[in-house]
Amino acid sequence: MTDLFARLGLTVADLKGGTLAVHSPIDGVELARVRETAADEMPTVIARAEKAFKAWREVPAPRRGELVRLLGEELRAAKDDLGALVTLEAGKITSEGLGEVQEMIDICDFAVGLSRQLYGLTIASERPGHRMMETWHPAGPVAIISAFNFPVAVWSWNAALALVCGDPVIWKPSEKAPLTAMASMNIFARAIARFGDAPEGLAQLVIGGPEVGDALVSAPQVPIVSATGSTRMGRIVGPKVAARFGRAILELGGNNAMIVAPSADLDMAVRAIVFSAVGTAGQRCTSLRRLIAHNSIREDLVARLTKAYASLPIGDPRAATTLIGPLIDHGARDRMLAMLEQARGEGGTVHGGRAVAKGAPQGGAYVEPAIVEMPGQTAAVCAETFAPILYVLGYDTLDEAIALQNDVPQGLSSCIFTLNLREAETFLSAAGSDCGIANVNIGPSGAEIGGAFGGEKETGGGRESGSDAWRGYMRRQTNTINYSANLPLAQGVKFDI
Ligand code: UN1
Repeated sequence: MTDLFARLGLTVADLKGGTLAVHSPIDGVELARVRETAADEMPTVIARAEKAFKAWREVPAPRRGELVRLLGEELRAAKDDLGALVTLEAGKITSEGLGEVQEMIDICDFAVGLSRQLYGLTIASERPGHRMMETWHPAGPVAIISAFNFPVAVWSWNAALALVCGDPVIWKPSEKAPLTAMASMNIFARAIARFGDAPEGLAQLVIGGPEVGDALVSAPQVPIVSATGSTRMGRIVGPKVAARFGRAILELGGNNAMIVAPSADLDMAVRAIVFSAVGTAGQRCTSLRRLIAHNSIREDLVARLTKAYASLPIGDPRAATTLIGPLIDHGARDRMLAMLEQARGEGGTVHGGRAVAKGAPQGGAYVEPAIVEMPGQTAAVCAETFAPILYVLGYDTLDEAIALQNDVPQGLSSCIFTLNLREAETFLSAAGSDCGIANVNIGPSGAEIGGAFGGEKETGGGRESGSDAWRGYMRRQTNTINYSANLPLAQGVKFDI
């Protein structure tokens, strides 16, 4: 462990110098006590970002891309170590820890290409001898507030885009995962050293609780706040950013469903369900939480799932065979068990869902994933519980299934398993899924970085990562250029003096 920390540039002073205790979810052991940023340091941090912005916005975008290319190279070199630290600090199984770092590498590659694009439109002008166009300019410092469950990838989605767009970043990671953030900053520092002339303060890290977050959320000098976490957090952040006319990119709760139609390839569906419901121990924003199965296949599907669930290896996420690691902490386990009680009270039949006492490391919060057959979409089903609980509902008509899928407050990810083209296209149509992500014959989780990521309703409406999400990190300027010798006014207005 000490070697791992050292390879990631974490010094004894980093690990022992502070007040914030960091525990591994694997066994509850204290990994470090890290220094927290004091609220009164925040003005200096923000001023540094403003100064960095003034320099960075004038660096040509392809040159900014070069820094992100180097970051991608450094991440490739550090992939195994950073992945292992994700496992240690967030409890993800090894393959998912590595996958998270791969997601960082992928977004760097994407952003490098983007750095030679960032293009606007030219628009036909109604006036002779005039040209209209739009230019995308850097917007200013971007605050990134991230959650424990993707402790490094979400930073990179935002940072890689922001940096090529000309914006410095200030990152407040989850208090449960500061070490992976510190290690990522060390990896970034290696890229900066190779790059040569980046302004100081281009990427900063602040560690702490709501006070530190609030300083970023309330600062008019930080025009963009990208926040990932609970809907409860978003309800605080969104209005505060709006009150100062800043731009919030919110990625909040999900309550993702899969509709399984009678024609579905059930073998494929079962694999997709198990990965998306129990992967990351049900702690992805995109985790599958609701299974809406056609009544003609529902019993068969539940039988297959309970059988598959019975043999899932739960335990130390570092072991090669483990598929389900720990929940982030004991509080998460308590919330899961309480929600299962509530679901029972609402008429649910629970399979699994017990705390794991034997075979897993002591001190961690290990649980059996649960399948809960529900009589309807009750309060428990409508809530996002960050744990491996899969509610099963039945349906008879596709309209009914789509109505159930949409009838929750959240709108992140969704999918249908069907071999019927009409059903698939109806699900993707304007009258189909109301989510930001809608898939066919793929589970709701594990999205690639190339698409825009985010969702509607209580998920917050933000879009990050691929497609044209970069526009969220820039300001659009409309330019009209008159190359004629006259001054005609738009709309034919006459104003002769
Ligand atoms: C999250 O859970 O916050 O689609 C992000 C996925 C990942 C990202 C999840 N690419 O599951």
